[in-house]
Amino acid sequence: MLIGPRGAGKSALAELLGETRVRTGRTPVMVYGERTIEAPGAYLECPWMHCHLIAAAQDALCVIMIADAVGNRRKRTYPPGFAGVFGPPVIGVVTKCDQDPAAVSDCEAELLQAGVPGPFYWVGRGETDAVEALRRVVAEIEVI
Ligand SMILES: Nc1nc2c(ncn2[C@@H]2O[C@H](COP(=O)(O)OP(=O)(O)OP(=O)(O)O)[C@@H](O)[C@H]2O)c(=O)[nH]1
Ligand SMILES: [Mg+2]
Repeated sequence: MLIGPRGAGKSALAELLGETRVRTGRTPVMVYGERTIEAPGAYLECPWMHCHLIAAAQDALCVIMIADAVGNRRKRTYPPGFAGVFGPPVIGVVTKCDQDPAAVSDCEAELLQAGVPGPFYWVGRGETDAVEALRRVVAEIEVI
């Protein structure tokens, strides 16, 4: 399951992780694909919607919490300790590292504060090694 603020790159990352049924454009509802579940950013922004994220995560093998290097300068997304609400293992990803590399450390700080264990995966156009490493980690969880 992929969660993150609006426009953070959830659908783009789902595609990189092998999702075949990617919806382009804004995703206003929970999207159950073949390999991924994409949660709308609005569910994160409204505390009273968090219960839906927690429930949907029960169908997932892992939860990928995305911090957006570009959006992070405007607004933080995750309440402190938020990763602790999920049953499945949580993986931290920073997207759009290509666009604002200087913001990556702030994103990592946010993920750490949210209780996401490292290492974090930096993705962005051209960051193929990180995507490959992330694919491997997800595949390892799948076989457990
Ligand atoms: N440069 C760059 N652009 C990215 C990256 N990830 C996503 N984008 C772009 O950011 C925009 C939003 O990406 P989406 O994957 O649709 O984001 P989303 O989180 O699914 O958006 P919503 O479903 O609307 O919340 C698109 O134009 C993507 O091409 C990235 O790592 N680097
Ligand atoms: Mg989307």
